[in-house]
Amino acid sequence: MKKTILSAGLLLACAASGGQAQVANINPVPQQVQAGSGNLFDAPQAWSIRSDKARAKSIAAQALWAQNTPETTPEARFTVTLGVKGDKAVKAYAKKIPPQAEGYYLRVSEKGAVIAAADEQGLFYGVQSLLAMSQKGRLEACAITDWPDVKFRGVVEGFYGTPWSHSARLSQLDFYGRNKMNVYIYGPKDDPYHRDRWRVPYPEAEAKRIQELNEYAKKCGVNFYWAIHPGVDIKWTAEDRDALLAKFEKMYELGIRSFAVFFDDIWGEGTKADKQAELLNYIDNNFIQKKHDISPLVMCPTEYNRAWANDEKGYLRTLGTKMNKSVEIMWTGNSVVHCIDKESMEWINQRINRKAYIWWNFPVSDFVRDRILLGPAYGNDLTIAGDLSGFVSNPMEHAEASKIALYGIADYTWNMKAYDYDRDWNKAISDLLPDNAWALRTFALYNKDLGPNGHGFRREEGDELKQLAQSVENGKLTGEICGELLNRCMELKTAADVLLADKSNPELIRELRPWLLQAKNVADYGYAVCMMPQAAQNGDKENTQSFTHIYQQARSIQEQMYTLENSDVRHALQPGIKLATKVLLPTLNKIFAQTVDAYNKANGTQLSNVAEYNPYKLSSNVPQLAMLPVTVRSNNVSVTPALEVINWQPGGELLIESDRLITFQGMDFNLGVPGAAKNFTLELLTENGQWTKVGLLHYKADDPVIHTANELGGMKASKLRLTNTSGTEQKVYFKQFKFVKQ
Ligand code: LOG
Repeated sequence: MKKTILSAGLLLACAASGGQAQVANINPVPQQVQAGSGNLFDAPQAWSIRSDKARAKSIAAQALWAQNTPETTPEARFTVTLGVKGDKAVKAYAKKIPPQAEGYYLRVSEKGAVIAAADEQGLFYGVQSLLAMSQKGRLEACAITDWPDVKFRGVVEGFYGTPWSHSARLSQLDFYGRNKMNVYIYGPKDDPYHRDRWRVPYPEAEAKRIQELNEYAKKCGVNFYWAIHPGVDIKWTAEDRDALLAKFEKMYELGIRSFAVFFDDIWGEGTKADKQAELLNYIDNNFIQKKHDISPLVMCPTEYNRAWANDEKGYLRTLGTKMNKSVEIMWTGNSVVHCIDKESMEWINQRINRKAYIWWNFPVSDFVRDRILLGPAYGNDLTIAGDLSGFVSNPMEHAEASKIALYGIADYTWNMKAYDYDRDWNKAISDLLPDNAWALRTFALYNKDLGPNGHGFRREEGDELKQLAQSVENGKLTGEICGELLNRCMELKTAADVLLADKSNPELIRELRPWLLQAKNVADYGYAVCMMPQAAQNGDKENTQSFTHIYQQARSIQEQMYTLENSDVRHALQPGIKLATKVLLPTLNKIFAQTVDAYNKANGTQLSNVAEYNPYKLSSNVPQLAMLPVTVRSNNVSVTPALEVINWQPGGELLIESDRLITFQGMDFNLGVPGAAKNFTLELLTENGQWTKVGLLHYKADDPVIHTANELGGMKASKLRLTNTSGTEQKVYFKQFKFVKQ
């Protein structure tokens, strides 16, 4: 048998070009593969396990037992030999075991498989690779030597919005195990027992669920971290310190053995570096070190990215020098949402005196809830494995859909140099929805970019249409271009319809549903728009495809898109439903406008060429507010909440304009600060063209909600503006902002 050593990248290239090497099914891409060229054979129906007694209960053995096919029976001829360094069962392979923690050696032949690992975690990963290979009923003779580049790899459930459900979390843990991620940090902003009520222990039912998650995580080889977020109202007193420790003790009793403390998105007392360090050291010295069975602490600092770091005040350096070296410090990069590069790793590591633990804010979508992010995980430097201690991703509240990006993060953190995000993305999609992968891929092509957003983080989308879009842009629309766009739209519609009826992953389809329905609108709109140029040339003949009819259809679909965007199809707190906005939709809008203009010119008509229907417009000279979408639910018009601390400069204003006069019925908003009303002025531009002031008040001194005075009811106005008239910068949260019209 001719043996070839292939770099993992090359091997997968072979697989992609028609070969079907089973090794290519493994995620993450293994470090070293030695394969018998093309030596594929049918996977056995059953296999038996051989191992030292000590390994019989390992999570690796359990993972094998849990499989239906192949079934594990003592009689089966195909043997799977399991062992870790020093075990008798794998004595002959001792030299093959990689020295790295979590590393393994896997050899497969027609007789059986051997997995010899550095430790039990590595053994589990070897089993995962074997299972991934045998997925499609075939195996491949090969030898793999594999280990992770990054020590801590995984996910921080750290977003705002609806926390994941229990079943979603179980499914995630299983997914992390299969893809060799070893960390899950529990820290959903909107779990009250994590943040707002951090001192209060969990009620029994919830405590039980956390316990169950922790137990399940162990089976999946995942370390379950429970995070607390005390900074909003912590006092640096012995009482609060003990309250925090008491909460940790409670979690310890539930079985939790890994802890994190978060100080992100706060201001005031809680942000003091020396106090934070003192608290963390206290927990470390009196809890973590005392118990002997707890992982090193992880903390998220207040200045967790470079844009927010005030180097002169030395917050980060204080943590770096004062906080115990064993405490991990999280970092999101150059800004809140940013890809990680070498230079910025050096910058932060120098300051914190240790290797930063990356909190990557992708595919999190809590600041762009009108999107679902199905694109690949790309953009992080491929040479920074040695510069970081951990890398976790903050995902979307849509757990199942997040798996596309998470699959890539698993791959990237395991074997950075070999990471090919596009190849990974295709594998991820096939893994998530094997039966309809083509449909999911087609749909995902239009759900990659985030659109304009306060963090300025964008993703590539629609590159495959760029040339064509450029021609339209240059006014060179041809029948060919229309034909091509029409095809794309029909493909998108087909994909959306097929996915809507998919029964193989109901949770995924539930999450995608608003965007699937909107995709059909986009496709229908594309169809109408692509018919318009030809119809305009034909003139208005007495048939159903006359220009004015198709024009009406296009306008109708524009409105339908808007109606759907503001309908109950949305998930909670979702301001709208947007997709294809980077290239496809703007191109269609351009064709629409160009064609209408040409038609008007030739026929002396005055049809409107405005493609986007939106009656409200928000603008602001407070940069953090400038891009918040305005959303409508029946008579309620609201501005989407912002998540981080808003620094509202004196004179800074928020302006909302309506395209018509509206009659106000009521209004309230919440800036998260009791007594904030006195610092702001609200004015309405009324019928008579005057800016009229409306009184603001709190009903209760300790209630941050701001109400308008009675005079608002019945006022007719087309614009409103809220201005910081206090003369100084105001730090606020932009939690809620709503008015009701008649
Ligand atoms: C929060 C996070 C949120 C993310 C994206 C960190 C450390 N904290 O601006 O909870 O999901 O940004 O909106 C954050 O990233 N604040």
